[in-house]
Amino acid sequence: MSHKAGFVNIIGNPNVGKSTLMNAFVGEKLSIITSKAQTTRHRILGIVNGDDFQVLFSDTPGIIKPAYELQESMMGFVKSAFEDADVLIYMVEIGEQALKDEAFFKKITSSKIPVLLLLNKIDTSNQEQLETQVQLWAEKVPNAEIIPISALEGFQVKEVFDRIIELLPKSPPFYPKDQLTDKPERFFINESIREKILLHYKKEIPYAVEVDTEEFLEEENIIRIRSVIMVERDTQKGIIIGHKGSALKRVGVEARKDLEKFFGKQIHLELYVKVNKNWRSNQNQLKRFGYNQ
Ligand SMILES: Nc1nc2c(ncn2[C@@H]2O[C@H](COP(=O)(O)OP(=O)(O)OP(=O)(O)O)[C@@H](O)[C@H]2O)c(=O)[nH]1
Ligand SMILES: [Mg+2]
Repeated sequence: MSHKAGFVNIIGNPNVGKSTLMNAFVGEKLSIITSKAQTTRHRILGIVNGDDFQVLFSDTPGIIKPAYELQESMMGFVKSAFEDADVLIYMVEIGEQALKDEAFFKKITSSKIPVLLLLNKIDTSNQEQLETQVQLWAEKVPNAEIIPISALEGFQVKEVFDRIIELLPKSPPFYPKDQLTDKPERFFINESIREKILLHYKKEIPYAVEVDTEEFLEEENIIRIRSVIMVERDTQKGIIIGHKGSALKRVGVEARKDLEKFFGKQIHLELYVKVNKNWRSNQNQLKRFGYNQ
């Protein structure tokens, strides 16, 4: 048997480019990307298939000190990514000094499995800075192989992929060879809408939002979707809707365009806003939105 397969889990601080890298590997926009920290809230599987390999990438939330239940659950996803990895990708960005969490950092430096430390965003640095950073990380994480990359520009992404294939164990595939992810269609709808909210609203608003797709009806030429945007307070509801509904409309138009690309079909998207008091701290609500594990 010469087939290789395994889990390659991407972890690191918020906003370093983990989702950008996974999307680059998979060639699809599975994970939403924004310039705000805590864009990713789930562990998202991205599968890359070849004749004799199957790489199961996991994108994970950026590591933070949890302040409420939702964030606890997000860090639970990160923990799980340490447990089943065959190869660990620890992503840092140029200029970064250390992982914010000591315990996670120890797990990386004492890891028994191969660690690829990807120094990302090198398109924003010069040679001197790059060399200093490589040296710094070589001292901090001596068990890692350090590879400078630019996930955004695709620089060295293929080299990293080839190295991953070398490191993967011999194994039959875990999923059917035509499968791209473990998440259902509704998940990607929710995420597209949440991405627009991260892009267009300020401060606390995006962090108080959860999206739930209540209806997904696929007809021959069109997909009809109805999703609810949940916020924690009445004031937030007003802000999401905006003057005469203009802000909500913009979210709908932009998310619909992305979804039409994603599904390759015409989309009818209906959005409404609902207050769900303190859902971020409510175990039952979190379970309902897929944050339990
Ligand atoms: N210049 C530059 N920017 C990048 C690169 N990779 C990612 N970015 C940008 O960095 C920001 C964060 O990217 P994400 O992929 O969302 O980062 P993340 O680590 O998944 O963030 P969280 O999910 O919040 O933890 C976005 O604005 C990206 O466009 C890179 O190689 N170079
Ligand atoms: Mg992300």
